[in-house]
Amino acid sequence: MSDCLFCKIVAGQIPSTKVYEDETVYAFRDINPMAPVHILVVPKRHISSADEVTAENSADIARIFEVIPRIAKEEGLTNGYRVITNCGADACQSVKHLHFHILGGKQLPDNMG
Ligand code: DGP
Repeated sequence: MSDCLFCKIVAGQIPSTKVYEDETVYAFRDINPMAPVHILVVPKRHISSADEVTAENSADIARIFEVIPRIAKEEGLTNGYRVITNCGADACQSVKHLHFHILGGKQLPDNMG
């Protein structure tokens, strides 16, 4: 999508600090880190949110969940980490391109709000 921020990051039109890339997945550091490690993992093709995952595109999401533990290992998150996706207005999703936050490197709060 031409007006999507994360599509532009995937395309290299907006700079990002890349952590991982393959044919279908791109991962980069969050611009506003909420933990010592805060990485966003996205499908390269535009999917608006978790609400738009279908049988047609779910292989890209499965691939993301293969990649996440590899990133966590490379980032040294041996004591655990959190994976979050915000979906829609009530969850305060601010970028309408499906993304999974990897948060770690400290003890995270157990209150999810
Ligand atoms: P969410 O609230 O779940 O939609 O999270 C969106 C995240 O995207 C938020 O943690 C900040 C991050 N973000 C927004 N704009 C940029 C950007 O231009 N570059 C990077 N690296 N991250 C961004």
